[in-house]
Amino acid sequence: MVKLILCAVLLVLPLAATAFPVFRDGTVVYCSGDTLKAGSISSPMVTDWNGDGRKDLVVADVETITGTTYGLLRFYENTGSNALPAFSSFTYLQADGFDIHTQGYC
Ligand SMILES: [Ca+2]
Repeated sequence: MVKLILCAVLLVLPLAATAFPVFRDGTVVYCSGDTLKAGSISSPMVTDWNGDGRKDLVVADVETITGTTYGLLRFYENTGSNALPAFSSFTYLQADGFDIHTQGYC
């Protein structure tokens, strides 16, 4: 499970599979050595987006560009491993050469 706290991504893994999940303490996720910060009202998802076997991070967020609020999808490629993920930057997910976006929130 990934939980977003104060615009920084916090990874929270289950400690045991029980009827009532118990979670470990969270782990801050870093990008280029700094706390990974996405836009406001972010919704992270962990998935192997590019199919290389390493779990990446896709974050839906909200950004205001020239006065208009858009929902965008950030892709953070994991260049580390699943046990020790590493992120250095992000790109916006695109379709037909254009950033996938919504007006308002994703
Ligand atoms: Ca991947």
